[in-house]
Amino acid sequence: MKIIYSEAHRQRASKTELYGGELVPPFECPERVDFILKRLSDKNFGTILDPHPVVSSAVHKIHDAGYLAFLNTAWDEWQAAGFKGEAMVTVWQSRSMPATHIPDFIEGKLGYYCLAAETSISAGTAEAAWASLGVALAGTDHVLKGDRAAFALCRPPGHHASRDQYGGYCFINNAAAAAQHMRDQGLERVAILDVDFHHGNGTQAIFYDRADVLFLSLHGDPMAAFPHFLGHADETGTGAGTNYNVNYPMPAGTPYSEWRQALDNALQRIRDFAPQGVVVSLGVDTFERDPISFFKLTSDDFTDMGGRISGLGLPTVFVMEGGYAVEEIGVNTVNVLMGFEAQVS
Ligand code: SS9
Ligand code: ZN
Repeated sequence: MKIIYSEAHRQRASKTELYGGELVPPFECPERVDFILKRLSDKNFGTILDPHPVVSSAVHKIHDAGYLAFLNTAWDEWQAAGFKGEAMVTVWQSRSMPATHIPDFIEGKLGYYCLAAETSISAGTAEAAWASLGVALAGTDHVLKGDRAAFALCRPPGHHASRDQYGGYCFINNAAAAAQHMRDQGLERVAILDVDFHHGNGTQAIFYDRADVLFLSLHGDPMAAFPHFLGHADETGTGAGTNYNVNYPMPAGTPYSEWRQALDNALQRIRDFAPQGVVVSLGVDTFERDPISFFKLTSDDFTDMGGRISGLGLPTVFVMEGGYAVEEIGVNTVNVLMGFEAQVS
């Protein structure tokens, strides 16, 4: 399968993540991609291609114009304000202080457009996020042109980014843009299967009232895991989108034997929906040794996962999301892709 990759991800090289009350080197680091590239090369898997430019208005349909403008200028505005460190949120609109205006000053803007404080904005962040979107759209384009599958090696990830908020290491929702692009190019129904350890809150929120994009997410129970406020089983969609959102929250320690049952259920829901295309938000932070997650999948389990997804027999774009056991991220990610290809009939 084709692997779409851009060196531009390296511009996302933030130095600080707020974690446990300390500023630590971010878990979401450029080296993640190096280990995936290394494994692809070791296994001689796929053909690595630069993203070709894709004409698409998808990102403007799934994100707010003011939000995208904010992303583009946030770092400059932060620096212009004289702040010395990376741009970090310190205050939010909230239940007791809902926003009635979008502030002019960058500190307030961050509070308006951010949903989680671990993620700093640094020089090059917006550029890398736009390039990551380009990778997702190019991968999608290959599938629209007839490839059975493609792997969009996106970085930074996207599934936590909502219509107008960044956080959880995500800025532009690559998977949501891929799905919207499929819709715009004539696919009537698209399913997004999010297998990242974390709930895909951004993707869910973007499509929550729509029946043309089925969103399914398998993840750590938000009662215990990030993003903490979305991803419960009773979130099933609203309005026209009622019954087109499916969440599978699971407890700490969940092994593949349990996780797989949720996957099989999700795959059946996808079959019943009969989409013309599938977007997989591919995070491998379900791995047993992931430093910030609590499921127990082994490297071999990822191969089986890929095979099951392939069993749908549908055009599929894999969009890279999380995975923070950096040394093993290559093996785990490529195992999904190899498992998928081994099953293709
Ligand atoms: C863990 C905090 C995790 C953000 C995680 C974002 C994952 C993106 N205690 N915070 S896939
Ligand atoms: Zn994740």
